[in-house]
Amino acid sequence: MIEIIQADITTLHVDAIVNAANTSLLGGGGVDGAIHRAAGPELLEACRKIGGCPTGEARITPGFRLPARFVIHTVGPIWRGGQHQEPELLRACYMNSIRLAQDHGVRTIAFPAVSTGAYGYPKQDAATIALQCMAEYEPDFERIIACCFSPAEAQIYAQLHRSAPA
Ligand code: AR6
Repeated sequence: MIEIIQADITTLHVDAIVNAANTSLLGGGGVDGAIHRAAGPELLEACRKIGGCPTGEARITPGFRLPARFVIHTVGPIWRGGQHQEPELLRACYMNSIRLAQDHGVRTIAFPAVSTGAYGYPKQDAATIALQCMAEYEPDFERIIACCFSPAEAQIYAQLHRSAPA
């Protein structure tokens, strides 16, 4: 079952949390900033060694001081009107994160709403893609969590999930 919760993703006791990073992987604001603050400076060190990540791809590091064992860093597309492969790239973020999780034996995973903050992706459209990807791989995980930051976001996810149950 896909779980839709409202929480700070840095507090979750899961095998992996996903980070909405940028191509430098060197931190930023939003969920990225929160994850780096909670994980500690070792995370920045680990990210620096990776040397960046193209949009749509994903990279994995330990979670360091986080309760989560791993952080999967993915880089969502910046919304530029929808005609610049934004949906394909956002889907690739979820798929590549899931593949990486599977390769590392992750059984419980939580996703933030990638691209829907600073990167401006319309929340409803992004949630539709997120839920589709999560539904496809649901049987492969013990827990697959959509971690919403605001009640409004949780409501969007819950409504979409009700109208198109996995
Ligand atoms: N837990 C869960 N969700 C959160 C948290 C949190 N602690 N904090 C924010 N969100 P954003 P993006 C939600 O802007 O749009 C960064 O600077 C937030 O409400 O974090 O992919 C990176 O370095 C929103 O729904 O990521 C990049 O430069 C969602 O997380 C850029 O922002 C994503 O918002 C990436 O932008």
